[in-house]
Amino acid sequence: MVRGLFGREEVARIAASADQVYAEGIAHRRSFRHGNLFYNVAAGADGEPHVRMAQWPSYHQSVLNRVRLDTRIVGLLEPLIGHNLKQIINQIHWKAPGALGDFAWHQDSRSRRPASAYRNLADSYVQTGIAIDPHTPDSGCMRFIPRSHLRGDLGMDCSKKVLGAAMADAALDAVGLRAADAIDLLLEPGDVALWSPYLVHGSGTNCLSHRRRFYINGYVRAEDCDRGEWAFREGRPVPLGPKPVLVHFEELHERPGPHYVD
Ligand SMILES: O=C(O)CCC(=O)C(=O)O
Repeated sequence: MVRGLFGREEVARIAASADQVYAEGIAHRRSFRHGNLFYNVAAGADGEPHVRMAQWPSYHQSVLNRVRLDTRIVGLLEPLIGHNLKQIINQIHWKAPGALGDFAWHQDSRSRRPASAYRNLADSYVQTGIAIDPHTPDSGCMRFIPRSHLRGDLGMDCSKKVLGAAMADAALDAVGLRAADAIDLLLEPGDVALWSPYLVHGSGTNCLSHRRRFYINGYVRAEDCDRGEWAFREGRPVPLGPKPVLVHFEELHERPGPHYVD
C-alpha cells in the first residue's frame, strides 16, 4: 500500500470522472460493449440497474486516461517490473450497497487468458488500485491472504463467476488456505494498493448506503505479454493509438461496433 499517492483535489477529479462513466453505464440499463469499452450493468435487489464495473473508460475519459499514465505510477512499478510496460486492466469498480458487488476469493491469474499470451506472471505483472472512497470492512473492502502469492497458480475453482458471489471459506479450504489468516485492505481516498496476480483475495458486502468506488489499472512487463495497450516506454507515458488493440475481448476485430451483452 502506498498512502496518499494522489491528493485530495486529484481524487475529487477522479471521482467526478468515475461518476460520469457511471452515468453512461446507467443510461444503457444493460451491459454494453463498444470495442474494449465495457459497462457491466446488473439489476439490484430493487430491480433497478447498477453499474458494477466499467472496463477501459480511458479511451474516452481524459482524466482517467491521464491517471493511468501518471509517472508516479511507473515510479512505483519500475523496481518491480521495469519501465517498458503494457496495460491489460483499466477498470472502475462500484460496489453498490448490498451483495451485488461482492468478489469471491480468487487469483487474478485466472483471468489472464489465453495463458500463452501472458508469460512469467509471478514477476511480470502488477495490479494497482486507487481508492476513491474509503475502503473499510463496512464498505466491503478487499481481503488478502498474506503470502498466498508465493504459491503460484493454486487452481482455484474457475467454474463460477467471481463478481456477485460471496467469499466462501470452503474455497480457501480447498486449496489449503485459511480464512482466519485474511487481512483487510484498509484504504483512504488517494491511497494505492498493489498486488500480484497470484495473491488470493476477494471483497465483501457493502453495508453502507453509498457506492464504493475503486480505480484499477493492471500493468505488465511488455516483453512478457502479447496483449494490452502500451502504457510506458522507458518510463515515459505512451498515448493510446487510433485503434484499440486486443486485450480481453477476443472478438474485438470481428465485432468492433457497439452492442448490448446479455
Ligand atoms: O473492487 C473490489 O472490491 C475487488 C476487486 C478485485 O477483487 C479484483 O479486481 O480482482
